[in-house]
Amino acid sequence: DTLESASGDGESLYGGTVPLETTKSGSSYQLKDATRGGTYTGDAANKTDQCLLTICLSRAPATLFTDADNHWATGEATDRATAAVDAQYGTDVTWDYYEKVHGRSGIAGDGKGSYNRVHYGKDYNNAFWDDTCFCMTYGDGDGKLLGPLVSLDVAAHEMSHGVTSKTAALTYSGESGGLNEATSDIFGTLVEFYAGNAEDPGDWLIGEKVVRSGLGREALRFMDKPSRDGESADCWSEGLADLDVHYSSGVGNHFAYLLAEGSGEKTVNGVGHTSPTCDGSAVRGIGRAKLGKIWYRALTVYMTSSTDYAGARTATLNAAKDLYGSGSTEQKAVAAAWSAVGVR
Ligand code: ASN
Ligand code: ZN
Ligand code: CA
Repeated sequence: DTLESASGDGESLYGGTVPLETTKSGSSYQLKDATRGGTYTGDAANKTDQCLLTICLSRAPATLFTDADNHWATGEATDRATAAVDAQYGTDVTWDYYEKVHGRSGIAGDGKGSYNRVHYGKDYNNAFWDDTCFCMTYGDGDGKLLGPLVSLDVAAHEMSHGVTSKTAALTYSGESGGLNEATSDIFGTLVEFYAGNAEDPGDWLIGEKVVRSGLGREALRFMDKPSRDGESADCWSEGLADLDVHYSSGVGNHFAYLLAEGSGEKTVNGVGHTSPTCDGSAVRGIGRAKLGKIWYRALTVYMTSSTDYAGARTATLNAAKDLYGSGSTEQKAVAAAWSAVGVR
């Protein structure tokens, strides 16, 4: 069969009707985007990977989704293609964000796409990036705590783990692990704002579309005040490195929020935020675009596998100096935001 790129659309679970660039193969269409490095989405068929660390005896499949008329899914969770539409759309928008905003073509910067696996396991309450398959994987959730983990911010979070792996390669434990997680939450959020999807507008919450009533809170994580999740750290302290990386990320997430939006009360896209500083200082925000520029340059030029929070302060100060000049308002704001979360 000859393969050619085709423009279709899909009914997603969280983002309404979304555009999809697909591949026409004979008389049907594949959920594979040649304009974004061949990024595709497959069905994991409710199976799981059977692995010990990086050695896998078996892997869940990634059976490519196909459609007869290039108008994908019903938007109902019961249609297996619906979560696939969300995942493909999420990684499309993330691809575009890295390309248009940072000049990066794909996860490795080589123009090559990756793939998504949806319907991983049964009642699986997680999503993850895996360096060994170089792919993103999403559970359906148990329906009580979480629903399908295919929202924009989660897809962008997972794909950004791939970018981190190919750049700073922050070790996934201790403070560097917290920075690795914060990097994924920061870009997950900046992608959500970038997408401008009316049904899933940008906010500083992670997983707000995914949570269900049994979880008892409105999101998985909260960047304005990370301790709103009951576990994450708002402020740096001795011993931070002993926390799970999804909680020590709080310090980086709090920094990012303060740098972009500033301290105090603020409503963004109709969502109210309160961000107290750790030292009582007032921080003036420089906006989300500059946060993205500074963090991306710090990640790709200055951070290394062993960077800790003190090192992240230095890396972002260097990035701000490169981008905006020594002693610039932006560089001073970076210093003020780190000091405000206890990284001096
Ligand atoms: N959802 C988690 C994450 O991407 C999976 C994990 O614990 N690595 O961080
Ligand atoms: Zn993560
Ligand atoms: Ca969000």
